[in-house]
Amino acid sequence: MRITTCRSSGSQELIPFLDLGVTPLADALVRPDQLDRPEPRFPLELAFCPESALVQITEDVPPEQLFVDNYLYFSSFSDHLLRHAREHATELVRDRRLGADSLVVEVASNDGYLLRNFVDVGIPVLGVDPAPDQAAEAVAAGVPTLVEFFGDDLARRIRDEHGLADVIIANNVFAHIPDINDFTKGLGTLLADDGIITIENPYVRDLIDHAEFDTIYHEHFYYHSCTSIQRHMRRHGLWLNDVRYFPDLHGGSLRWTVGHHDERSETVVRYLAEEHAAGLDSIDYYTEFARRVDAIRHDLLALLQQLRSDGATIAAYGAAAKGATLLNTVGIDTGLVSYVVDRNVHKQGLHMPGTHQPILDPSVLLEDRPDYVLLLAWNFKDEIIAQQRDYLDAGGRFIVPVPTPEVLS
Ligand code: DWN
Repeated sequence: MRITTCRSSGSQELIPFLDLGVTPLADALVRPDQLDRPEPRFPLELAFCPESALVQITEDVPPEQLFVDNYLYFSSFSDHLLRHAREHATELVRDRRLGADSLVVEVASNDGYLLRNFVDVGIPVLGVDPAPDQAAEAVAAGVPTLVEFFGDDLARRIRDEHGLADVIIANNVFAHIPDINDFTKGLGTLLADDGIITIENPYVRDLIDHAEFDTIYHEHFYYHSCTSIQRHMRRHGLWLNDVRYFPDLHGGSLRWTVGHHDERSETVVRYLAEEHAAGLDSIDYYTEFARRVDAIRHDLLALLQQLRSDGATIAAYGAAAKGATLLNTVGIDTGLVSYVVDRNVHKQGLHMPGTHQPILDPSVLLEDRPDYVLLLAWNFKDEIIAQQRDYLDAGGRFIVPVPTPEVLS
């Protein structure tokens, strides 16, 4: 169903600025026995709302289809992400003086990758995640988890049963919720008066400035800035009080800290002023981006076609959601990239959505020795290059697709 009003402000003025065509769901990996069946495809288009300053997709895909039926994203397959989560938990325990009478709630807690750090030091936690397989792994790791979508109704039930939360963590979920107003209302319902909400998501400014168009997919309904977060929170009587930047997380992420009272830091004031000066609150900043995306799609396809016509063999690394967007919007079929490798054992043996490359274990790179490997999970470039030292020492080379397609020397 096509969305014509802003999901945050309700404004009718929603201005489309980037059309990536009709694509399959980026995390809907295909089983071998389904390869000949048609896959659900939806328009993938970005629009901007001047009132909320929120960038959002214009297609409404049922969240059950995105996050429940066979959702394969497990947070624990990245050492970098696990380290980042551990550092965050340690800081929160220290700064918020958490203890045995505290409550930490994480929405989209996945396989317990973050909450387990609080469990280890005896701090009561509660995870919320609708994906049954990830929730089961969390429970097995000692993280109590509700297998549900979060919203105001669930927030009231949690408050009545467990009490108010001193900390609510929402990492990589604030982009993923069709009804962002009900979700935020629930955050306010559940948060203790002196509590904090920490929200982490890729930063729309990095997406635009570094042309990270492959991070656009249907499970990412929104692409946030400090301006859009602040306007959204004020509409719910909450305050954006702090922001912290992580350049090496998912291509550039922000962690926003929100509370019931106005305790804005100088950093928030600076970010809001810089975003206004750069134009993140006006449509012109976004329309120029579309032209750069077209150039990258053309240049990457030409590079791969040239390498193949020169007789080179090409594989890819990372059966990531962003990888599905890249392969499908550039037109990279198995004639160009023959297979994808990925450490996530739940993805091995399946095929990429739309283009159908088989997903294999990374050890294949040393056995098969493709001349090039297209780095679909470029956000983990350093970790993956360090891990694939033997492949590189044997003469293999990585291709990074964004912000400009290049062969790493
Ligand atoms: O919001 C989301 C972002 C944060 O993560 C989720 N909705 C979906 C997911 O997007 P993604 O699939 O693009 O995420 P990743 O974590 O960038 O995907 C990386 C892929 O690479 C995973 O399938 C794991 C794999 N991997 C690997 O095979 N070897 C990752 C590392 C670090 C490795 O060493």
